[in-house]
Amino acid sequence: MDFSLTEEQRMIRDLARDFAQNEIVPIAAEHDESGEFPAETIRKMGELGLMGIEIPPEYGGGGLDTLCYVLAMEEISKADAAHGTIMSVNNSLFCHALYKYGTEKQKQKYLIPVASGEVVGAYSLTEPMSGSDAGTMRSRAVRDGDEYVINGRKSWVSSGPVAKYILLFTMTAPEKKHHGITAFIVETGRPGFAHGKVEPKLGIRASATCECVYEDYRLPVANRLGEEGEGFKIAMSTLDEGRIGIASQALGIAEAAYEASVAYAKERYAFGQAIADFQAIQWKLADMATRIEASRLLIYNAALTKERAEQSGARYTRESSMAKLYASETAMWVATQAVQIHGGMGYSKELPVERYFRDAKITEIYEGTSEIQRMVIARSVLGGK
Ligand code: COS
Repeated sequence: MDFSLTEEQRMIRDLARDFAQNEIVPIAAEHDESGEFPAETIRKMGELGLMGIEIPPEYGGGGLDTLCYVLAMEEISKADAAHGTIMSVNNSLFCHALYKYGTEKQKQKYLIPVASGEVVGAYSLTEPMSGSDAGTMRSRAVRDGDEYVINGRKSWVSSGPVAKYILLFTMTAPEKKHHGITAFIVETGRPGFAHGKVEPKLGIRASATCECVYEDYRLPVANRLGEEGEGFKIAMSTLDEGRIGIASQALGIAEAAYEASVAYAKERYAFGQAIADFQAIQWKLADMATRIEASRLLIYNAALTKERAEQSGARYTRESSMAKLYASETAMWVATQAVQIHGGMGYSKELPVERYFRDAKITEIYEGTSEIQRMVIARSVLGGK
């Protein structure tokens, strides 16, 4: 498989890298500490075309390929994983779904402002009692003439506190289970919509996450995405794309932790020599580098498989899950080694290594836990569903 980068791919990687190193790195620790949403840098990322990378220009996006998206996600997340989360949700979970399943009118009204970065988009599947088992949601939408009336509570909505539009999944026919779920484009800030508690998080603290509460929230039928009952498939196929984004975020975190470790190992002396001269440290660095490279290859493979699959209408669920599983576990493992190599300084807030460690953990949990990815891969291996 040929992974040599095109001129366009190198350009977007370099643009994202320059922006991330010059504008995000200097503010990352402060936003992690305060938990404040980085509105200014996200606005600039919109101007640079990083909030709708794969969406065609006529719908406000950059019109670039999936590898461009992966490369940019990696660079942004290497500087700060919280920015990576906001970028990934906007690109993969909102824009991708709207582009794939939206009507022309929906694209004009909702995709253009989100893909161009003018406003932020979110995705809302999870509920307090429905996480991995996504088909068991309790929220409801009931048809009433030309409208639906929505009631229920959604949790862990990434970018929920700031999103203007949310892609919401809710039950229209509970007796049909998966086949009773329907997708809607919600306009926040209208009667019946309220933000619930802000989730107090271990990592990616600058990416705002909250509950969203619907009480007799009325939505026109025109805001339904796809047909009634198609919601679960829309949600799952959108996560196939999303998981490539999260894998790229994990890769960025792992690289940041690894590079910090190489530099520290060369400058830190113990027992009369740089700690990089000890085999114990060398083996850690060798394993870190190898796992990072393996993650990159799985992610690039998933990106290229997705490009081909989307042309033929095939699925790329297995490749996407493999990339997400391996890259997220690599990020957690590499960040753990990085803390160990840094010793006390790895545990200190004076260096970003402890932040990489905290940020890495979420990549093993959201958009499908490692256990869910293994379940998806095993089903594919065994030739089941
Ligand atoms: N693309 C398209 N369709 C898909 C799909 C995908 N990636 N995955 C499943 N489907 C379809 C199936 O083909 C099946 O369709 P039919 O009923 O018409 O045959 C239907 O959806 C139900 O699928 P399945 O039987 O596999 O559902 P399960 O409940 O057994 O399991 C898992 C689905 C566990 C894989 C799914 O619920 C999941 O990914 N959970 C994690 C959710 C998640 O990531 N949450 C985080 C949200 S973002 S923070």
